[in-house]
Amino acid sequence: MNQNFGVYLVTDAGLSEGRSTVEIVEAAIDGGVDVVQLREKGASARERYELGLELRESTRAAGVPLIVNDRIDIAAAIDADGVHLGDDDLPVPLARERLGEDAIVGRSVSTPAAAREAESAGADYLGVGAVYGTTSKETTPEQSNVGLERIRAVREAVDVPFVGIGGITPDNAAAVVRAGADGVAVISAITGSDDPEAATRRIAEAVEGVGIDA
Ligand code: TZP
Ligand code: MG
Repeated sequence: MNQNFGVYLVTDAGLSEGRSTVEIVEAAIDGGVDVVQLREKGASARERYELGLELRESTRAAGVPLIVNDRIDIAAAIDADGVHLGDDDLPVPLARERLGEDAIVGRSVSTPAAAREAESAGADYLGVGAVYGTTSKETTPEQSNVGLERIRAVREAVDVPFVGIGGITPDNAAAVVRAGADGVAVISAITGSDDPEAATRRIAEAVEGVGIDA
């Protein structure tokens, strides 16, 4: 798989300060986002489906992959590019079977051992976090203190691409990539920003700058 994971936006309508998720996603696309994940934990299946269809139009027009959090059925229903699964979701091999070889199947992990397991199960990429403190998700003790050391350890453990997630901002994104992540996944620093397009661009520049410095 040749997907760039530099800046990965995870949606959360609750943090968008009254703006629509479509508006935030389109601003992020203009700012250079690489991947969009429809998350919306509080929404019903029907609401996620309907929002997914709208996001499908904007993301497809821009050539940006759309990934659905948690739900293989909704990913299939909206013809998303893939699905992102966690410990409480259906297993990675089942997603592969249902969505096909070309689907992008992601897995949340917070330890090197779990990263190895997800890679062996056939995940195309991993989300590793929470790297820094986050207020956008309730995290378990194991998930709450990942830090850059753990990012380095996951990089040592697997070859599969991964994004760091949790408390990422334009100011700390580069450090996560320097520690070995292929990119950063972000909710609030883009979704809650006064200018989501500019915030996305700043994060993209920070991530790309690491490759240039190296
Ligand atoms: N998984 C680990 S941390 C997190 C998720 C979904 C939330 C990230 O949100 P933010 O606002 O970028 O910290
Ligand atoms: Mg999940």
